Amino acid sequence: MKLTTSQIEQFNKDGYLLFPELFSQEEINVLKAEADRVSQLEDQCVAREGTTGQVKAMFRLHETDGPTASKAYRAAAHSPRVLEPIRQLLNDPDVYIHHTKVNMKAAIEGSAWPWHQDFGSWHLDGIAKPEMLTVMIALDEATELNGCLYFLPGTHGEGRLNPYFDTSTAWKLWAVTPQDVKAYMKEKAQPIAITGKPGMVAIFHCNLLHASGHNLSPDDRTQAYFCFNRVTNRPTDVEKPRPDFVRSTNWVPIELGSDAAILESTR
Ligand SMILES: O=C(O)CCC(=O)C(=O)O
Repeated sequence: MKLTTSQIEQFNKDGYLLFPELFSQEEINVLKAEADRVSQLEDQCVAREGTTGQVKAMFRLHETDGPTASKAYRAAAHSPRVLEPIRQLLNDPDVYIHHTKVNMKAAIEGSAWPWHQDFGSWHLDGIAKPEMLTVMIALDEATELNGCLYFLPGTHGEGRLNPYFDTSTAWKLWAVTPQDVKAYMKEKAQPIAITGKPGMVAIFHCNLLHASGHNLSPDDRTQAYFCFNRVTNRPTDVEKPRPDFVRSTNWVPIELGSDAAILESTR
């Protein structure tokens, strides 16, 4: 799937692009079934929260080895609908995956994600340039009630804002200070709710400010994330690197797969 010049201009302006129902319901059913399978595992790649230990995030689904490996997620990561736009926007045919994850926000109990830039953490992983992108695939309908993502358009152009380490949820991360977020919202732009049907895709820049609230609905909300980097921008050594499932050291360029591969993964 090739992006048009106006889509690329839109991305450069806003820091994200949306594609309603880019994946079919049949493909989403396969990805959801795989997420359900992986969510049963007791493994370091499956992060849980709350008194009932519901899943917050599951990692490393795109590789061929390890307990969370999934042919369907690998197929999605290599799909032309994902990989071609990424190569275009990064202006590089040689890209690899920094990590993949499926975030499950459990009904009522699932926790929020504070405002942050992904590059807040990824720079500390040893990555020099903010030339990284994430592809989000909605596996359930994303609504304001169930804790959809919010983007602050244009914030990718602000550079990396000095982050603080947020420990308010089970998944601790480098977040942007309330002062910076409030200033941006008051002076420049309002948040956009990223709502849509299962199969919707958002591609967003690693410095785009984003967040999501609680899931106040009676149903769980599941979204998959594939985070890409240019091979030449791979991390340099850092003291105490994060584990491979969040900071991949598999820097082999990803090859283009087939659009039929998600459905074929079940056969
Ligand atoms: O899944 C969500 O609601 C937000 C996830 C997020 O912002 C992240 O993983 O960086």
